[in-house]
Amino acid sequence: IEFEHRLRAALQAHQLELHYQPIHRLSDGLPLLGFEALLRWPQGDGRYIPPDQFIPIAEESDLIEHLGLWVCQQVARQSRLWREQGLQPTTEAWRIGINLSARQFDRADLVDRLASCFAQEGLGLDGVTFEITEGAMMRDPQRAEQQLQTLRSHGAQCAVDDFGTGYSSLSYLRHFAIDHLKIDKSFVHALSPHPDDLAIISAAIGLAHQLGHQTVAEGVETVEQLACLQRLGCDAVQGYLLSRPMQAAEVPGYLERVA
Ligand code: G
Ligand code: G
Ligand code: MN
Ligand code: NA
Repeated sequence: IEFEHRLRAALQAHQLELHYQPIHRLSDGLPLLGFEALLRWPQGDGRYIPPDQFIPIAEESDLIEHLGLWVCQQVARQSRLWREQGLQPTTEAWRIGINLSARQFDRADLVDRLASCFAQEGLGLDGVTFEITEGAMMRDPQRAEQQLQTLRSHGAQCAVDDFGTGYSSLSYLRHFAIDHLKIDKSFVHALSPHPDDLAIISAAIGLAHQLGHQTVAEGVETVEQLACLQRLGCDAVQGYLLSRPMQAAEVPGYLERVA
């Protein structure tokens, strides 16, 4: 409760930050596909409380909805600024990924809220990729199917986040209108020494492709992992090897370097 109170106060005092981590296509020249927006709670001493320590707390109350709305407003505003500065010339140039929590995803008015958030900045949802964990989708698969379809009808893309860590029921993937499968970093980290893990990733990539989805590997830290993912036909990568999550102010310089 104490912690939740502090988090609520931090949100109201505009002390939370969004950092942006690049995602690159795994082909020649590693072209930029976009950035994932990641919440950070700075502590004043230069350190951050990581989101996996405070998102679950926020999820226990309506705080997560305020937090989610703030993230959405922040991304919409930032997106408008980058467009005005000519840094994101078209929606096709690159997209921004927003994580949706299970509780946000469950709400019937989710898409209206997201859309009106972006509409306030004169934007649609067409430059956004929403990331939803397997677990959040499986809470109510029928509702999920509908939410995903509505999001996509607004031009948004959708990704299954942390793929492989949750419900391993694969049959639902067939029914869901998703664009990307994000392979959890635990599989990527286990890649090098263990041939078994290679089999798991390889199967995940094959399955995703057969169902018409793109694959994004998270947590890529070494050139060996990158090479291995490339051999396995993975479509895109994200991780410290390419770049750590950065502050919004660092994004223009990054775009210049990778252009
Ligand atoms: O950035 P980091 O790897 O520490 O993030 C840890 C977890 O927190 C990730 O699973 C990520 O999806 C989640 N997370 C980060 N930012 C957000 C956010 O804005 N909303 C939600 N719901 N989850 C987030
Ligand atoms: O949405 P998700 O929970 O998957 O968020 C990805 C998390 O992984 C973020 O918290 C991000 O900071 C973290 N991350 C990104 N790249 C790397 C990496 O190369 N290694 C590790 N260990 N974590 C990473
Ligand atoms: Mn994510
Ligand atoms: Na993930």
